[in-house]
Amino acid sequence: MNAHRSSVIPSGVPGGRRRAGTQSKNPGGSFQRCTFSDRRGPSTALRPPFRLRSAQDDTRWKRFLPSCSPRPLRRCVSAFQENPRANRASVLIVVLWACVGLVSIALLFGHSMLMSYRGADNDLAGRQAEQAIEGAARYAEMLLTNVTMPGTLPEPGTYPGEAVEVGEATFWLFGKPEGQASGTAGEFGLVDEAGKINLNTATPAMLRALPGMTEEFAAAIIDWRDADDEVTTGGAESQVYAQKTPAYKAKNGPFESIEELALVSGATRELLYGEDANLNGALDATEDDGATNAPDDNGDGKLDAGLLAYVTVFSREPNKQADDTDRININRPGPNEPLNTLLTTKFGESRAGEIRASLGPGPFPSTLVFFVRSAMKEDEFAQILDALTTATGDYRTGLINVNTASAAVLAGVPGIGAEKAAKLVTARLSRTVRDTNIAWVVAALGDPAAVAQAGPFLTGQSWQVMADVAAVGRHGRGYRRTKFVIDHSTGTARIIYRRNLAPLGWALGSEVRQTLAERKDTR
Ligand SMILES: [Ca+2]
Ligand SMILES: [Ca+2]
Ligand SMILES: [Ca+2]
Ligand SMILES: [Ca+2]
Repeated sequence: MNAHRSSVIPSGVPGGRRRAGTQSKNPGGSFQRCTFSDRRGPSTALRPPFRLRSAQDDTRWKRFLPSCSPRPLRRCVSAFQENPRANRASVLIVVLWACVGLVSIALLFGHSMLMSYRGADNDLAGRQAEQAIEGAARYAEMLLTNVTMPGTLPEPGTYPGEAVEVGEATFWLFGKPEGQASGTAGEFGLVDEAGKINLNTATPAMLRALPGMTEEFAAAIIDWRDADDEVTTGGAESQVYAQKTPAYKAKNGPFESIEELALVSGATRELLYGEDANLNGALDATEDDGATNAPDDNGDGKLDAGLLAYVTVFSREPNKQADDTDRININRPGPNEPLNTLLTTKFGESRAGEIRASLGPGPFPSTLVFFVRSAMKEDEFAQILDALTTATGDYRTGLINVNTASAAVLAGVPGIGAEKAAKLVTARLSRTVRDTNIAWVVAALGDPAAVAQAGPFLTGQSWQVMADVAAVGRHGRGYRRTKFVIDHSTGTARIIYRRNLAPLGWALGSEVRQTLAERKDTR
């Protein structure tokens, strides 16, 4: 025991037994003097039975190594003395805890990596969806550029618009091509802007006839776009907007987008969106459950769309013929030599003379009235319609394409109304050709007075389409949606308006969501 005891006492500690030749002449000096007699190493020096001999030794320790406390050392030594196996168990526990710590760090790191991977994957999917949307817009431009007859739209069904796969992405074109703004099922395709009411040219009566419209809001729309500050009955000019927070003024200028309607006094979400909260033209579950979930709806199993589905600011057609030559103004004062030449060229001298005799003197409020008075056959009129106009200027703004407009839009056209609008849609569906001819309207209306009233507002041409594109990337992730308006009235199809509609939320319906989820599960 004494041998052990003396072996662990530092040779430089006063009072300790020193090995011969190692006695310090400088007790309390440097650590270099603190050597143990057992030279197998510091750990072996701590083997039991190691014991500090007395409190006096503690004091000496402190003098010798002032930064060291002998108490932990004393406890450690006691543990060694009492149960040497406990030491090995403690080491095992420490090792186990270290392992647990390392595993935890590994798991944390792995989770962090997984989250990063998913984030990157979602980002990639979103970028794929964005590129698919850009591709869809170019695709729509190409479709417009390649129509067989200028002024017509690509025929629905001749191009894909639903779940079109582009690489790992998929896109959809929301919209009812024939302008039917209400219904239940979603339809897919390009939407004709000429099938809608133009906010900048519509008469007050046309605005009032729109589904869901109120007298006050129609009046406020008129006040918003007219240049003066005189309040229309029920309307609103700058003094009304001055009381809003923040205050602003009536625009007193033309609308630049349909979303601008939200600024007009009296605008409400119900008025603008109706039941179609996500503007996808389809009746989603929450849009047919009454007040259970937003939006509030009447639960009648039918989509009652808001004003945004029926209006546009983009419709205009070039006041030129398809070959870019000037049209002939049928109200040209004096002898209309260009018209006479056209009739003779198309139908011969004899038939041209008959037509001129039937026409009688002008003016003609519209080409439809010209057609009625000329007593031409429909196919004859179709040959010269594109060459005729009643207007000056390069473009005619806001005409409604009777070949594509919905019954709700046509009902608002002067002289038509709901009943005749239904007749027009029925007659249109029975036509087998898609062209720009509108001569069939005369027979469908069956009323010369109605033709005279409606004629100035109607056309058979369309030059702008809306492409409302939604897309997802790989694994059905990264949902994006952008609305484009593409115009080719200048001869080149180009995007003139775009708006991010992703904030309206998921608009592809529960079935598509389910399909995408299943595809993801089986990947
Ligand atoms: Ca005004
Ligand atoms: Ca909807
Ligand atoms: Ca609802
Ligand atoms: Ca409804």
